Amino acid sequence: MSGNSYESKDIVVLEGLDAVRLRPGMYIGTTGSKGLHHLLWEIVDNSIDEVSNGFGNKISITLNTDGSATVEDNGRGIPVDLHPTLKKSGVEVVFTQLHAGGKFNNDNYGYSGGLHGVGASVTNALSEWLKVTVCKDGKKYTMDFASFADENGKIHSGVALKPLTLIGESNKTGTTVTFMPDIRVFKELTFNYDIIAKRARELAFLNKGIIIELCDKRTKQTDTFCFEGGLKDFTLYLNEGKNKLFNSPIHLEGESNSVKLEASIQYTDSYTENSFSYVNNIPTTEGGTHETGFRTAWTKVFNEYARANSFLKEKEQNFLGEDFREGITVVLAIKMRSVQFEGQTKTKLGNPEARVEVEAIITKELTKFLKSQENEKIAEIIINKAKAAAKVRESARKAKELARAKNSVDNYNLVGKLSACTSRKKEQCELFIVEGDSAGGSAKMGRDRNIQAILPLKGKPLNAEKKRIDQVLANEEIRTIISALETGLGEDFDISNLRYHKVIILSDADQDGAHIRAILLTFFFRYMKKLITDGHVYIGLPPLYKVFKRDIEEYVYSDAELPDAVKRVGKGYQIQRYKGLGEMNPEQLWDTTMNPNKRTLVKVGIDDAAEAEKMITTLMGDNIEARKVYISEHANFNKDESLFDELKG
Ligand code: TTJ
Repeated sequence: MSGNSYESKDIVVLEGLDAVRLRPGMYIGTTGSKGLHHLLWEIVDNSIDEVSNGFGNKISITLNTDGSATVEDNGRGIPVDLHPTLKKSGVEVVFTQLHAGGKFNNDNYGYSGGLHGVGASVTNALSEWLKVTVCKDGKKYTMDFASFADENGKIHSGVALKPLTLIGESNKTGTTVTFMPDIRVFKELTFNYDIIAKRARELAFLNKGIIIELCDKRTKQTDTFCFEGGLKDFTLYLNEGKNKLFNSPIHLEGESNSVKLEASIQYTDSYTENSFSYVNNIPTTEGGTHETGFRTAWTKVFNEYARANSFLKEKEQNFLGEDFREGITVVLAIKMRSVQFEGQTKTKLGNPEARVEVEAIITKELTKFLKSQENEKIAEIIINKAKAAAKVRESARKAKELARAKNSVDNYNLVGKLSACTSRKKEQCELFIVEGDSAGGSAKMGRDRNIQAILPLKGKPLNAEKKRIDQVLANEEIRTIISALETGLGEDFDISNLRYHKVIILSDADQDGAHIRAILLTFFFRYMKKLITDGHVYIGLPPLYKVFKRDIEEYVYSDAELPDAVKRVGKGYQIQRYKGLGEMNPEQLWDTTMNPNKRTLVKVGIDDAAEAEKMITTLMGDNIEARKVYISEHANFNKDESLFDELKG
């Protein structure tokens, strides 16, 4: 090729780990809380690989008082012998070679992890120091790494302080790693127990029988997760508090060319699908080819069964896939090599072979399951559930048609409530859904009418969890929202039509406000999930107090901030407590809650979709006992961090 091709002198070679420190975002996404926890997961992944392949059975994670974290397993221990070409110990290679990922080659494990993740060396590169201890073959070894600045201020990352050292004898085997996240890299340095516990529980579900111990030395909190039932226990956990249509989840597993699969399925009397899928232990929140393969097989096999056993008469149409998905809870976990992730958040499996192979495995294993006499009852329950769903689908279609016919009249009424904004640039437009007419009035007057639209909600919109789609559609408050967003819903939902790229829920800081918020989130979660997964939904935070005297005033957004504010305002202060948004005049509402330059918004995410789903079901469903338990265990559920990522602006 000609003149403008690269020459080797043009290629800048970065010294291994220093490249990681230069662009941490490329390796761990962020240097906030997410990235911090990523460091831990990179290490834990290695232990999970070892233990899930049958070497050892226990992993412990310890959060130390000095801010470091320790991960220990009782596997075989990282190799200590010299790597033939690199002339370094296995331990040194694992922690200093980018992408070595703790595995030298994939022959060691059937389906080696490290298919995700970027390897333990990234954790080392972004740590102030890291210490490894390996017990193996009767001996105990240790090695230390550190990141330090030279006389020119250049930071050298993850440097081995000396070679792997034999320090004694041991009759155990295993690996222990302790690392201190580097303050020069991270904006957030505090490990969050709840985040770690949730992921640890998930990993324990996904890898049956392994023991994961958690110990927080800072707070003395501990947990041990171990599930002998694996995915079956996961399914039962997800369905806690729901009415199950049969007791024991269906368990399917199989293996083909490139896919190893396990699935657990149970039905409840709810009306929505509750599916969670994983590839190599990584949640695939956006789904992908493996889910598609599962659904195709599930629908096809059940339709064939329904025909063969006269549940469907000759002239009756096949059930649709969605009919078999009402009330289904599925956990699908596959393992495969060379994973390709796609989608907005890179959580969607793209590999085409996964679709074909998952479909084949499910077809074979489900057919086998249905052949067995003892499963006849379960098959009948599922088909009857699909029958009911098909009936509702038909009536919903009619209801929708009716709604469409009335559309011209209705839209006039609905649009009447909405104070639209002038800008047509959807990306900059914001829709405030405001609790109550009086707050709605203030918001209308205080807003930036160029980019902010206001939709006041009069009553409480209905509880979306309890209703079927045709009832949800019939509710006036909900229809107002649907028509304001311009996306349609359910199968018709099209995110590209979204009229406002920020949808901001503004409700009072009391129980009623929390309930309205929960109802709206439930509705979005069930019928416009992409609105949440694409990050369009926010919660506005109004102030709780105003602290003031003659010419000074300060707004306070939480009880914790109140004493400081009082101190700042000083002698002679007064406190006004805001019981509702309605008590603020337009200018105050703008200043404290709506002004994009000053306000605080909480972005609603479903990072942990399983947990969010469970919380919503429990809070909104009809099992009152479970709800009581959940609320007492999570007394501050309004601030549940799994649902909300804080975000300014
Ligand atoms: C690799 O193949 C030979 C036997 O040992 C295998 C191995 O590396 N096992 C292993 C690694 N067990 N545990 C680890 C490990 C544990 C922690 C906490 C951190 C890292 C990077 C690896």
